[in-house]
Amino acid sequence: MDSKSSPAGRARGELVRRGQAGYTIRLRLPHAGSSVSFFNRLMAQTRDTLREQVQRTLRNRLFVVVSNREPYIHIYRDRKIQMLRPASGLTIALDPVMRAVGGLWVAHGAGEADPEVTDDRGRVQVPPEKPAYTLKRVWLTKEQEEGYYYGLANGAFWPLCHNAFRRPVFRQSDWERYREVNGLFAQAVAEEVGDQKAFIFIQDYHWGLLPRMLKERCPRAKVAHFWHIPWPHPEVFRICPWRIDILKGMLGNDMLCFHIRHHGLNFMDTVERELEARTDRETNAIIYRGHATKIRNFPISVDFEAIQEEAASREVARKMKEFRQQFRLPPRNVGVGVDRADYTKGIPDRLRAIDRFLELHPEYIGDFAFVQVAVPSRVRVEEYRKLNEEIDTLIEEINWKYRSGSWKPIVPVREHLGRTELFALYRLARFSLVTSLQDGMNLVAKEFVAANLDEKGVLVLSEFTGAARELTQALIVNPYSADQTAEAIHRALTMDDKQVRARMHRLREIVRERNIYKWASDILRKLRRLG
Ligand code: ADQ
Repeated sequence: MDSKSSPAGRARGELVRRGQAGYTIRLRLPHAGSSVSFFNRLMAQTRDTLREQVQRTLRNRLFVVVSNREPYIHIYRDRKIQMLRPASGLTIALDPVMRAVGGLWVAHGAGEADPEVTDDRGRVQVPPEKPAYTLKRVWLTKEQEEGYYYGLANGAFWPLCHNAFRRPVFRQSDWERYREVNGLFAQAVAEEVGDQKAFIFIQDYHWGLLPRMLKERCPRAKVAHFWHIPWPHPEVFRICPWRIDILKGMLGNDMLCFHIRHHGLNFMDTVERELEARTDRETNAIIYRGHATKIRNFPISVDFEAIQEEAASREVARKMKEFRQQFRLPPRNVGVGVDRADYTKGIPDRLRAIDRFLELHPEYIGDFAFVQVAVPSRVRVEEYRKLNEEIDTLIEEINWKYRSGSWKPIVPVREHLGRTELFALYRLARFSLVTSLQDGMNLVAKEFVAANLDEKGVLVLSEFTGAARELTQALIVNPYSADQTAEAIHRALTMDDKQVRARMHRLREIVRERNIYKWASDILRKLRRLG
């Protein structure tokens, strides 16, 4: 393997004397700074090291994950049962961890064929091709789903925590459904855990009341909760009519986790303002009625090695060729955006930035394409329906403004894509635009980096994503400014290849090292310390 075919290049070992400690090996690699990065690679967490660690950490404890969304969903297609994997950052990130860990995942059974494949307690072994853990489905009525999920979680908490200038809707009936569903899940988990020793790992903002309920029902369980979205400033959170109940519920946790420190600090400030609790800034803990909740940050990530491997496959190469023809892509100036169609992702802002870029740089007209993949989500919420209309209208307007012959600048893809398609697009693109107005982390940014084997891509990244704290070699922009993003697009297209490669190389080292297994392993290590 030469330095071109191997991302690391060829390594040369060198013995270095280290005082009393004896000798250590320092590896010298062709790329600047890569002796450190090669070491990082050797030390990187993998599924196997995580599995070993899990066995040590969990010993005879049951590991339980709770989330709204299930990692596998069964539906009917052509009268046959088919299994799908939903497009959700959270389930995509946690599934490889659960495959390594085993245990139990409790989630809402949302697929019409879900009941067909489960036992009488709602359980099924997954993934079907190689069962590794148990998925327990909880059944909800339409009213419960409407109130708890669409109403309170996505109509109230999502806009409240993202602070993206959408007014949260607080309906009493939604709150009642939320309480009811949190209770149902507490019961479902308790049914399996009882008074066994267990680690229960709750996911997200659908479960503000669940931690306390679980602590009461499962006395020997340690409870941790990952809040995957931002936590806002206390002044913002203050408008929530049920803020006290939510905070008390969340302080049932032994550990409460965010992606970045800033969100944890906001949470501590909120508790200080709203409750008579003691916050300890030294140890980052909150003591409420004698119980301590540790506040920690763990930036979530992706399965770097798996993405890299799949992105290098023949199927992906074939798909790249196919897309080039199908979308009539130019040889070089191709951009990509991949999102759930959500107003926090800044899709209209991004489209306006492309408009501005073409206004400022008309020389690219006819020799540029931006593929925007925006899969509709939460369409039962009014705001999301409006957003889909806005996206379609903007694309139509911009394409109309610049079209010449059969050429148009924006290629819309409004459907869920498989991994082969996604990775083909990531690899085709000279640049990727991640322009969230606010985002807990944003996994698309990290996927783009992991799939970028050739190190020929530039990541343009919003400063309001959690990812921007780690991926500092991206071109960081304020997505509210169309001019700033337009300028970054221009820079991405004109940057010399050496610099593109150096930046992407560094980004790849970061995501490789801070991968999803490291995320899980760091959390497990902290859980273990809870006793
Ligand atoms: P999301 O906002 O859902 O989750 P995000 O981090 O943006 O998550 O990831 C979205 C995932 O869905 C990515 O894996 C992406 O590849 C996939 N996806 C998007 N569109 C797709 C399409 N059209 N077809 C196929 N797959 C698609 C929340 C928070 C984030 C946080 C995650 C994880 O809002 O800030 O990063 O949880 O904690």
